[in-house]
Amino acid sequence: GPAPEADSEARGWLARHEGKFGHFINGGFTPSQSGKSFDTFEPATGAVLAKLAIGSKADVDHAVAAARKAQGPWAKLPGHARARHLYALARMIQRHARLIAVVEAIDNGKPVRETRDIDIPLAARHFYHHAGWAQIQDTEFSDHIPVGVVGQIIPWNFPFLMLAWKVAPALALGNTVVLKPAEFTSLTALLFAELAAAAGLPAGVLNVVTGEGETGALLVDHGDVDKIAFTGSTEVGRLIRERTAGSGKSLTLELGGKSPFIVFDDADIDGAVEGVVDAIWFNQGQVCCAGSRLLVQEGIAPLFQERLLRRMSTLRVGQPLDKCIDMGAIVAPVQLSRIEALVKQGVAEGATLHQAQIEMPQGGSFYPPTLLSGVQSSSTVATEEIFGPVAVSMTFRTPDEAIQLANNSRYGLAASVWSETIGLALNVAAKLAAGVVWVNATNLFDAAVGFGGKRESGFGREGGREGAYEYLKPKAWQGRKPRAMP
Ligand code: TXE
Repeated sequence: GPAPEADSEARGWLARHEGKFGHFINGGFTPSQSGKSFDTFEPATGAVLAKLAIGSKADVDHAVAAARKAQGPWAKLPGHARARHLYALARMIQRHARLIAVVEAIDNGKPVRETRDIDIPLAARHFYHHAGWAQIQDTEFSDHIPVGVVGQIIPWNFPFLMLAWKVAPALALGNTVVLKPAEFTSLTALLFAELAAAAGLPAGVLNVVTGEGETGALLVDHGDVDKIAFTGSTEVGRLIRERTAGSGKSLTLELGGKSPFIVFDDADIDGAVEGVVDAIWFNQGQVCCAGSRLLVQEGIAPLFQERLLRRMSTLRVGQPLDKCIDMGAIVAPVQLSRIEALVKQGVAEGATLHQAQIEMPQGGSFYPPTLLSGVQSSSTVATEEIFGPVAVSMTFRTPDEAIQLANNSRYGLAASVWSETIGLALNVAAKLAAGVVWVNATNLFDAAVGFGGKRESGFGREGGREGAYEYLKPKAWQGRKPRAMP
């Protein structure tokens, strides 16, 4: 089990704030002007973790005004000076990695092994990477200027990593930010803002306003916000697109997915089985690009399922701070009910349910690793995002049928192809309607590679050069364009 002192630093941080947080605006914490608050819970126990402020119109106005005031001076800094701030933030994340990793695990329910080894290091890497873009901004993007004040709305599945994906490029390229974290998981955003101020980030450059969907909507509707960057459900993404239409705001949306995971007869079976573990049971399956639709070629389907079920029965579900677990808790009871209802519907629509007969923790929101086999391609569980540790499997005969099944989705975020015949894998990969395709791999991310979707998975890219352009707009030069510095 977890060492009793494992979370003492995190509990100490919460205690220092007396378990109560205001918004972080203009360089410091400030109480909600409405005086309204809500509780945030620990998914693994159901216990209240902290009280968070509900952002009202006055709070959002206050944060946007602070971001506006800071934007001119921030954009005027030479790129190398902004780069120094980004490097400082990256180093600050590394210095406090343990604290951030533990707060994230407690607040979200995910294994601390994942936050320690994946979420937090990748977040630091994102700041390092974007420090590089800031460094060369004055020459590389000399015909572009920052978009301005950016409203960023993020989800609860990777709270800290999504913060990094959004905040690092925005700040690097001269924008200022009002961030609205997800209501279930706001703590690491507040911690980051606090640490960033201590690391010398000027007041107003990054503001955090907490609250539920209504607070997000206030940010979306705000007249002095130049851009909205959103990651979350397709439903809310659609709403935001409607609300910003005609407003002049720019928009990037990273939405849901139902990504295919295609296994050909000649695949390395053990490798592909581990791939599935990573694709659908990592982060309890709460991953936008989760390989949630398993498409297995008929010849190996029975053997593959047998191996997969055997592997599934070795997964350990437990307390997030226990370093020996593979899966932690589902983020909130409402998400757990959603998963349960969809699985029930899958069974009603004819799928066969396989659940590992493993020991499950009591209390809290836990769900076992699950496979639904024999799923019809038109059924609800094959078309809707379950956003839980539930793989659905189907079989196919030919590569063409695999492509047709894979592309039979309203989403297009990611895909994964497994075959030892590289020509076959690459041919199939090229025909998949997805923003990112992995070959003999899954869930690989790099700050230098633009990530984003097609179709109802959204538009815009995060990371790399494409991601940098999302936070810039072309400058209309009058007269002659000044030459770049030699
Ligand atoms: O998402 P929401 P929810 C999918 C996944 C999940 C489902 C529901 O299938 O089961 O969505 O999750 C803010 N204007 N994904 O309801 O509501 C909200 O406060 C502005 C996939 O939690 O989209 C939060 O900060 N903002 C996804 C953020 O939007 C609004 C990750 C996301 O919450 C708003 C999360 C509004 N009207 C869920 N309403 C992915 N692609 O990774 C809510 N918000």
